[in-house]
Amino acid sequence: MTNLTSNPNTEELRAIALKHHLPPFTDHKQLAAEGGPRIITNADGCYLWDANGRRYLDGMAGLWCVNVGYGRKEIAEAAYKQMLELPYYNSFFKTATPPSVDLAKKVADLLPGHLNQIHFVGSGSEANDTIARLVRHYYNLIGKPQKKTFISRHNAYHGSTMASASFGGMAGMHAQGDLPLPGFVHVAQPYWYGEGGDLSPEEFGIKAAKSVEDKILELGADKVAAFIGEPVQGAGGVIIPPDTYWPEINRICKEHDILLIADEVICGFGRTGEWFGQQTLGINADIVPMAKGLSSGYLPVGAVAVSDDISKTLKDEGGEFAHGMTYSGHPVACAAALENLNIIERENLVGRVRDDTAAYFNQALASLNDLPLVGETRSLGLLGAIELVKDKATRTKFDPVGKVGGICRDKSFDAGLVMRACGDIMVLSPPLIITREQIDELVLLVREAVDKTMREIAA
Ligand code: PXG
Repeated sequence: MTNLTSNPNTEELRAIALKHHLPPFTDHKQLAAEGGPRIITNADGCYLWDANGRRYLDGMAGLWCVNVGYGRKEIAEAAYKQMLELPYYNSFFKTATPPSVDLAKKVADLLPGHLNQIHFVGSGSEANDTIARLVRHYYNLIGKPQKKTFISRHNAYHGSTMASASFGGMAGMHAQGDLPLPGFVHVAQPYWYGEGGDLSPEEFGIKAAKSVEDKILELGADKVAAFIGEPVQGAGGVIIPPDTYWPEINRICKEHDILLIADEVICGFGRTGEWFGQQTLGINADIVPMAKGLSSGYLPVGAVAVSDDISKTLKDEGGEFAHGMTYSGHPVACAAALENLNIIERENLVGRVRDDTAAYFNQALASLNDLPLVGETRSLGLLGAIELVKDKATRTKFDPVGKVGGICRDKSFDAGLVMRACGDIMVLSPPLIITREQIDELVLLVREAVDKTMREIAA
């Protein structure tokens, strides 16, 4: 662990944090043993600085979200201007604000043609919670009240609230809070490296998709509302499905009359080299939750897009949809998001990922394959993964899972790189502005971290 003891003010902050701050996804006992959190104080472009002035290359764009990089004055100015003009007003009861209307149009214009109606929320979790209610409401309206069960995948991440964690397939999360809620079931993930066995990736893609169809047949299609999937699973370890997977899912959903929800919270807004992961992977989505890259994390905002078919039913037959949060369509968050999307367009960040940095990043990661610990590297757009394994030849993982990944994450912080560990899969999701030179720097730091991890586990 990097030692943060040199700045007395930092030490005070860390002590106060331990005393008063209950942070998310943290082992509190372990945090206390390490003296408190690492305090991050400022950032610019692809770099972060901690309270002691140490610089880190942010290989995770915050939490997969700061697509345009840090330090964008235009976004701060857009938010400031909006705060002076109208810091808050809601979208309830037949009102709206200019930024929320403008952002709805902008997002609809970016999405495929049949997705034109946008409902705003504050986060990806809220987006998925909203979808659970909206879809069940929809099926009641069209006279199919039995069609209520959601199918998702093991090791999926769709958020932390009761419904979104139920959509998710994280066993550790289900164990806390008695989840999943009734009506949420899970099937195989399309994770060839970890679960494909002797099948080719193509064969395994079909097999994983078939597990959705098997579940539909088991439950009865008249009981199944929707299938939800991240185009590429992010928090599950950047699981890039085989090419055969999504076309088969499209077919299955269509054939059995099941709605398809493509969770674009990570994959949206340029991450995969198109505006949306569904475009990169050819997914025919009916409903699309979004967040993160929508505002590059500058302010909290999420959204749900629904197809014209669904929105027509909701509007024509639905009466009042009794759902919404105080901050749904918050004008300042929407103004920041609009400016963020302007930057992505102005700087052609989507094209830059697609035509240049995606391939460069892929090759740079592949250069790590000579390391004995590296079983596989994979990437799509600027989403990357490095599998740390016990035995490359047999794709055998370490036991217990997560220990080696945890060491590697700490070593990468020590080296000056933020890289996340999903179990023993090291994942990367840098800002879309990252340059080739910075990708070279990133991969050198990854090599250093993996090297040091190897030496520590050998010792
Ligand atoms: N869907 C997906 C695909 C996500 O990745 C959410 C929904 C929920 O979004 P909110 O805004 O409610 O967090 C996410 C969030 C991690 C990590 O460590 C990943 C997420 C959030 C926090 C941590 O990988 N993804």
